[in-house]
Amino acid sequence: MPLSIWFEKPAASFQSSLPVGNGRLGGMLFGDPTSDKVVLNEISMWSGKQEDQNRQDAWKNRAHIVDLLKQGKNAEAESLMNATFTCDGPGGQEGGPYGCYQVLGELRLDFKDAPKTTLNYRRELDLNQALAQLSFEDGEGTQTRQLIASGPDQVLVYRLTTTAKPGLNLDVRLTRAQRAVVEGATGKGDDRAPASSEIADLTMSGRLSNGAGGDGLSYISRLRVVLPHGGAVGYQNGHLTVANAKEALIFVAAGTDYSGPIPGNHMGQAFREITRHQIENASKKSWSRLLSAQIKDFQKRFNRVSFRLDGASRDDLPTPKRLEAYWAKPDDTGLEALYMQYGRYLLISSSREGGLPANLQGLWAEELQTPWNADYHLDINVQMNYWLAETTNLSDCHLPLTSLIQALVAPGERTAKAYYNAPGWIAHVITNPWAFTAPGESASWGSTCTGSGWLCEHLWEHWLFTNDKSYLKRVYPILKGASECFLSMLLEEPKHGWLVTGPSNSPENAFRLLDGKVAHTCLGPTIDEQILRELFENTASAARELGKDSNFAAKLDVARGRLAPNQIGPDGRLQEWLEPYQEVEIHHRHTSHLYGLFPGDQITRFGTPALAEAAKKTLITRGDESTGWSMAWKICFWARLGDGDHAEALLHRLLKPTGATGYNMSNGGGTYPNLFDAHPPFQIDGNFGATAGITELLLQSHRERPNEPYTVSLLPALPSKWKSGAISGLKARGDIQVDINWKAGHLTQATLQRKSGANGPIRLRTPSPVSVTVDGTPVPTKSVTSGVITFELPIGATATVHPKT
Ligand code: FUC
Repeated sequence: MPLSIWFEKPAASFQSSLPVGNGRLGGMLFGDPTSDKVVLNEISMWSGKQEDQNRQDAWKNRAHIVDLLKQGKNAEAESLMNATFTCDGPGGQEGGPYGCYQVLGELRLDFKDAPKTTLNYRRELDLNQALAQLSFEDGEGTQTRQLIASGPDQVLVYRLTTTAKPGLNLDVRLTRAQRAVVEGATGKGDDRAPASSEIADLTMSGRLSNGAGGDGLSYISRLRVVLPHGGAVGYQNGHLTVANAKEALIFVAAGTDYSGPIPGNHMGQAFREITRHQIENASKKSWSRLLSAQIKDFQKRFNRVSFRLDGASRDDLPTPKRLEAYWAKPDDTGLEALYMQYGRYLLISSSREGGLPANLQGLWAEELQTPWNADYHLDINVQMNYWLAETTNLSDCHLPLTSLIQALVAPGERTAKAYYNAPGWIAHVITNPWAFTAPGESASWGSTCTGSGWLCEHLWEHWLFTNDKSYLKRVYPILKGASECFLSMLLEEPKHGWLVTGPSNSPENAFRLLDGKVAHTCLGPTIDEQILRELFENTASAARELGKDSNFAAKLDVARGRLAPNQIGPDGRLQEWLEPYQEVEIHHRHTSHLYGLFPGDQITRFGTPALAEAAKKTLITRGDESTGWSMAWKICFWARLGDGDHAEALLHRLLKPTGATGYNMSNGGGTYPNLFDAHPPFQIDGNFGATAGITELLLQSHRERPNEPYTVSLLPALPSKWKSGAISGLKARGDIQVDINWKAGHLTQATLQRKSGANGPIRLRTPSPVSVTVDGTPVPTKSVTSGVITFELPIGATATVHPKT
C-alpha cells in the first residue's frame, strides 16, 4: 500500500514542507530546485528557565474565594483569584522565563546555476520508509534529493545527486535569525578541518534567552558535507561551497545542554562532544548503510499496524489536489487510511523513549516564538497527543509523557503547599520542559486544577495496555501523590454535601450567572469530578494490585463515592458545571464535560444510556465546526456513541483544505497541504486525536459498566462508507493484539492474541453473532448480554473469530 504525501512543486510555505524526525531531531523539506531549505529542529530548543512562580501564601486566600463561590458570587471570586490565586509572575506570557520552543535554524542550499527547466518535479514523503525526497530533470540530467532523520545514527542526512555533467555546484549554509554564531572549518580544535577537500564542516552555536534578561540553554548544530564521488568542498565567508560533485551528503547533528528536570537521556554538558561523535561516526558510513539502518529502526514501530480501506484511493493526485477532491466528494477512503497512518508516523517521529514529549507542534516549528509557546497544555492538548499511543501499538512512544509527569512531582508538591496547603502534588493548565506547575496568569483559564489528575490517567492506561508491573510500581507514588493532594483539598459544596474541587473552571469556558455577569471560576466542574472519580479508582486499584496502602485505598473509595455525580441539565444536555449555567459561547471548542465519554468510560451507551443520550445532545448543540483538535475529539466521542457516520463526517470536516495560519479560536480547523492539522495555526494534536478516533471506530476496549471487566469491541462504529477493509496490529486493554477484516460492512474474520498478563476470560462484543476457535480448537462461548460473549484466552494463544454460519 503506497503511503505517500506528495507535491508537484517545491514548498511555498512550512505548511507544504515535509516532516521527518527521529523523536529528537526534525527536518522540514522545502525542495526548491535553486534555493532549497530544510527547517531544522531539536526537541530541547527551549528558551526560559526553571523558576518557581508559586504565590507562597495563596492558600490563605482560598477560603475567601470558596466562600464567594458558595454564595454564587463567581465573578467576584474570579476577581479575587486574579489578585491572589494566579501564578506569581508572568506565567506563560511570551518572552518571559516560561520560555518557548524555538526553531533550531535552517539548512540553506543555494545552487549556482538555475536549472534550464524543472521537468517531472515530484516531492514526496514516503511514510513506509520515513523518507522525504524529490527528483526532477533540469535539462542536463536528473537531480534527486533525499532526507532522513536517522534514529540509529542521531543525525539528519540530506543526500543530493545529479546525473548532469557539471555536477552539483552550490553554497551550503546554516542560518538562524538570532543568537547564532556560524563557524567553518578552521583547522583547529573543535572544528578541525579534515584533510580531504571532499569533506568540510560548519558549526552554528549560541545561547537562548532565559526570559529574565540573561542566557539560557546552549545549543550547537554541526554540519558536515561529504562528497563520496569527487568534486570539491571548501569553507568561505560563513558557508561551504560545493563544486562539481555528482553526489553530496549533508550531515546535521545538533544538541543542547538541557539536562532536566524532565528525566531522559539528554546530552547535558556533554552536548558538544556527543554531537561531534555523532557527526564523525555517521559521516564515515555510506548512504545505503545509513538509509537501511534508519528504515529498519523506523519500521520496527511503524509496521506493527497495517490498515487498508477498500474503495477509491486517489494516490495519483498530488496531496493538495487530493484534499480538494476529497473535500468536494469524500469518497477517497485511501486518504482517510493515509491520514490515520500519518498520525502514527508523526508520533514515532516526535516521541521516543528517553526524549522529551511531543509538544503542540510535535517537534516541527519554523518560529522563534511559537504559538502558545508550543508547550504542553494539560487541559486537552498534550493528552490528545498520546491518545493513539497505546491503541495503535506505539506504547514505547508513550514513555516521554511518563517522564514529563515524573518531572512535575517535585515542583507540583511546592504548588500543592502554596495554593492548597495540601500534601502530594498538583499541576494546573500549562507546563513546559522547566516543569511549570503553578496556575496560569489569568483565572479565566489558568486555574483549572486537574491537569495532574488527567495526566495520571495516562500512567494507568499504559499499565492496562502492557501489564508491565514494574512500570506500575514505578509510577504508583505519582498516582498516590496526585490523589493525596486532591483528597486533602476537596471541599463540601453546600447543597448536597458533594465533595468538589474549588476554585476551578471547566477548561477555558465561560458561563452567565443569573445576574447577567460572566464568569469562569466555579466549584466542581463536571470534568474535575470525572477525572477525580477515575484518579481515585485507579490509584486504589494500583495500591491493591501492588498489595500496599490498603487504608489509603479505602479512603479513596469513600471519597470517590462522595464526588458530585454527572448531572443532566433541564435542557437534556450533560451539565458542564455543578449548576445548570448557560455557556456564553454555545459552540465553544472545549467539550470538557464529555471527558467521561472519551477518553474516560464513565459514560457509555450500554452502561449509562441516559447519560450517553445527554452527551449526544451536548454534542449536537455544540455543533461539529470548530478548531482542529476539537473536531478530532468529537470523532472520538461519536465513535464511543457508536455513530460511525457522524464521526466520519467530522473527519471529512477536519480534512477541509486550509491555508489559514492566524489564530482562529472557534471554527477555522482544517488541514494544510502537508496534512498537518490546523487549529489554526498548525497544532499537531488534531492529527494525533484523529488517528485515535479512527482507531476507536474499529476497535474499543473500555469498560461498558463500572466494575465490569474490559470489553473488546470489534467494529463498534464502522462508517457505512468503509464497506470493506482490514486492520492489523491494534492493541486492546489487557495487552491483546487485534486484527480485524470486514467486507460489505460485515465482520469476516478477526484474531485476538493475549501477549502478556494472566490467563483468563475475554469479554468480546461483536456487531453480529460469531463463533470462536482458540489455537484452532472451537471454544464454548457464553453469552452474557446480547452481542457479548466470553471465552478463555491463555497468554500466547490466538483466538480466531468468524461470523456464525
Ligand atoms: C488551549 C485551547 C486552545 C489551544 C491552546 C494551545 O488553550 O483552548 O484552543 O489549543 O490550548
